[in-house]
Amino acid sequence: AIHEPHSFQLTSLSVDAQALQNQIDELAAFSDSPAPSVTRVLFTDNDVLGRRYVKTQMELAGLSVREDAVGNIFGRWDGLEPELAAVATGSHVDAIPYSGKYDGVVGVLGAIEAIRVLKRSGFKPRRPLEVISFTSEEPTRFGIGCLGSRLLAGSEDLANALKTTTDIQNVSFLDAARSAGYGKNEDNLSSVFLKKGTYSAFIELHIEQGPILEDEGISIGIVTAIAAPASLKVEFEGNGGHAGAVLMPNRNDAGLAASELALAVERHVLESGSIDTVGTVGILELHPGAINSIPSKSHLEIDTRDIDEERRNQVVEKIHQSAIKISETRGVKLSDFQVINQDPPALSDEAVIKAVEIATRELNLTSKLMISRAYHDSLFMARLSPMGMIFIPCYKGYSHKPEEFASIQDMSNGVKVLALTLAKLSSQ
Ligand code: HGY
Ligand code: MN
Ligand code: MN
Ligand code: MN
Repeated sequence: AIHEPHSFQLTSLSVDAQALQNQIDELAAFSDSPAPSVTRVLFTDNDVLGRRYVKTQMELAGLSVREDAVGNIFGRWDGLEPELAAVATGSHVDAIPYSGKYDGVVGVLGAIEAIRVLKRSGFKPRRPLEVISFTSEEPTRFGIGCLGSRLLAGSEDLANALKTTTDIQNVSFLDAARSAGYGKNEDNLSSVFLKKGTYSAFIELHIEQGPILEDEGISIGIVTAIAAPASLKVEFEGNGGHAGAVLMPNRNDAGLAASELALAVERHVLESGSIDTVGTVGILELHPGAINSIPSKSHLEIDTRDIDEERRNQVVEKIHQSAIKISETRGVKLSDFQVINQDPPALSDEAVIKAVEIATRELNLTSKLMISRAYHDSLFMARLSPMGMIFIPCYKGYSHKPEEFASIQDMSNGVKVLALTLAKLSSQ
C-alpha cells in the first residue's frame, strides 16, 4: 500500500541542522569576495565550484543528478510510481556581489536535507521528488533575473535574446556557459524548456528577506503571491568636456540627466498611492568617470516592482516619459531605453498553500499568509505547475548584504515543513 502521510510518524522528522549549517558555511567559502560576504556570479570559477558542491550533496543524499544546457541542476528520487509527474522543490545558489550566504542556498541545501529527513524516516514517495538548483536566479551577469527558471518555463524571447547577449566583458552567454562545461552542442536553448505537467507541484523554501516574521515572532511564512518585477536599462549621452573650461550654460551633462531620472523614479513610485510600489536604481555608471571630466555618457539600471501589475506598468511608463523629458530639457541624447523584463505577479496554488498550512499545524509551528516582495524562481515555475513558497525568518529582514542570517532553529523548522509538505504532495 502507498504510505499515506497521515500514517507518517511526525516524530521521525529529524533534521540534521548542524550538518546543514556546516554545508551552508562550506558553500559560502566559494566566493569572489571576503567572508562574511558572498559573491558567486553565474559561470565564474566559484560558481562552478558551488555547482559541484551542490551536485555532491545531491549524490550523497542518494539523488540521481542531471544538468540541462544552461546548468539547471536536477536531483531526482524516483517514487514507487516513477512515471507519475514529480513534485519539485528548489532554489538558487548564485549570489550577487557582497551578499549573504542564506539567500537561495537555504532552499537548495535545505531541500536536499528535507530529502534526507524523509529517507531517514523510512518514507517512500509515490511520485518522484526532484530538487532543482536553478541557474542564475540573480540578474548579475546577463542582466536578467531567473534566467534558468524562465527558460524551463519556456521563454522563447529569452532563448533568442541569449544568442546575442554578452556580459560586461563582452563574453557571450553561450561562451560563458561553455567555459563552465554547459551548452556544448546547443545553439538554441529551447532544449531547456520543460513540458507543462512535468511537475505536479513546485515548492520553494526561502528566507523571507523582510522583517515581518521576526517582528511578529512567527516561525513560518506561507506565500500567497509573488510581486511583479520589472527592470529597465537607460543610457544618456552628452558632449562631455573639461570640468574647468566648459561653462555651465554650455553643458549637457549626461551624469546629471541620470541623477535627475533616478530621483524621478523615486517620485513616480511614491506617487503611486500604494506602499507596495517600490523602485531602485542599483546601478548608475558615469563615463569616463574622472573627477574633472563632464560625464559624456551615463548608464542606469532601474528595478521597480509592485504586487499590482497595472500600477507597476504605470510607473514604468512614467519613467519612460521622464527620461524623454529630461533628455529634451538637458539637451542630452536618450541613447538607450530598454525594458529588460516586465513580468506579471504569480499566485500560489490553493492546494499547495493548504498542504503547507496543514504541515505547519501538525508540526505545532506558527505561520502567516504573506506576499513575497522579492522575486524567486517560483515566479516562473508557477507557469509550469501549481506553486507554493515557505518562508523562514531572517535577522532584521536583512538580505543581499553580508549581515544576512537565519538561525539553525528557523532553518530546521523550514526543512521540516518542506519535508512534510513534500510527503503530502508526493503521496497524492
Ligand atoms: O531581487 C530579488 O528579488 C531576488 O532576490 N533576486
Ligand atoms: Mn506499505
Ligand atoms: Mn536574491
Ligand atoms: Mn533568492
